Amino acid sequence: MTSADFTNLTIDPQRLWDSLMETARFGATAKGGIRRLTLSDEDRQVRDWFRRACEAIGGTVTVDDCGNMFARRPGRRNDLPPICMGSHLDTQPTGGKFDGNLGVLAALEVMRTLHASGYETNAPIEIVNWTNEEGSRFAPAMLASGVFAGAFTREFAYSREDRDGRTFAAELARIGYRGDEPVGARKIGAMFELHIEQGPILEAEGKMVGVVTGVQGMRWYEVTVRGQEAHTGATPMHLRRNALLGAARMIEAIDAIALRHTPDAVGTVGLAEVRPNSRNVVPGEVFFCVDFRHPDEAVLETMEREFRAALPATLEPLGLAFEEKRIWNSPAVQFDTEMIGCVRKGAEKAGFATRDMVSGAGHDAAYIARVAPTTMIFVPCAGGISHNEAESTSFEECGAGAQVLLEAVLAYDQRFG
Ligand code: HGY
Ligand code: MN
Ligand code: MN
Repeated sequence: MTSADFTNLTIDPQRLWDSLMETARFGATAKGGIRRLTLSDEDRQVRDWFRRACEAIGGTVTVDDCGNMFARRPGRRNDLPPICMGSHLDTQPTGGKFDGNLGVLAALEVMRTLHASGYETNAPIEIVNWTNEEGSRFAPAMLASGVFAGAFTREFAYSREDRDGRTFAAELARIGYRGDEPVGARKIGAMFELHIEQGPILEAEGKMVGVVTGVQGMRWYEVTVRGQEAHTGATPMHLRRNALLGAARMIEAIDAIALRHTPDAVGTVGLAEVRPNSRNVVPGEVFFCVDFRHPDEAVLETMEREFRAALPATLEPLGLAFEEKRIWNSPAVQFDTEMIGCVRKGAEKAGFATRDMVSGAGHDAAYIARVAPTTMIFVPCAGGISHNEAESTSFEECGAGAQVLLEAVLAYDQRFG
């Protein structure tokens, strides 16, 4: 089949849904979500499944030395860099079935559709599974796509430790996915990423497709507050140096900073560790992580300044010491105009209402946009809930996303015809 015939190619939504449900078994939780931390045994299981599924339709699977997986389908002109469709298969500890998974499995559905129809694209097509997008086990997020795009060194990624002290490098080798290809060596011609919105806008406006124009800026910080462990019964209040009290006041201050810069600012403390975490010991040390986001870098700078001023002002009067380090700074990103046009055209051809939007969540596309034309496609998720085992995107919405992904890729491929 040639490009003139591509008007009637349609994905198989049932086959997509079956793959989503089949792979949800790897790390399935009792509440219907997925716990598939990056480089865990569950991650290895889904990677093995993904490799077999791609090879079953003639795909050639390559793994780079950060575990990124590339499944390639040749085109008419294999001298061209591939048009990629990428996302991630790792999840949050209490993740849902669709975050990341939809993007990779819809890309597989597109490739299955091309394979079944014998359609030959001009450029080669590749599906990409990026390692450690979530940044939950190994911080920061989007780590391996960041290495691919030159935002981090491979050594930095290898050195990252989870909260049990295991390194990225050791776990990557342990699950057998430390590939031979040097990360970043292969060329990407363009990348489309289909993803659930993870917010409430599309559902609230009754729109099926988000035409994503960019990703907001994101910054993560690690803070350690130090006081003194003491007996909760025998230590008078005025003699205490309670690290948890200090951390609690900082969490309040972080929330106030974000509220000062709404509606677009968000600020969260999602991870905190209290030591020794015993009922009758005044906490001597607290470790916590801060997540600030905003579409405008200048506002993020202001939020960071206010945060760093609040630390001594809040903690020193309580007799507490602290350390603070920014461990991630992912600046706001604009996506490629031509590819955004292909998504718009694809949605129109597929008959879905759209709305333009900037992504609140981070995605691998934010880094890949540094090295290749990139854009994203959103579909709704119920109540905008994500990073939650109750995350839910319907059969129709998944099918719509995959159809628009197919149309957008084929529309972009026309430029090489
Ligand atoms: O943090 C994020 O926005 C993404 O889910 N990793
Ligand atoms: Mn994701
Ligand atoms: Mn996520």
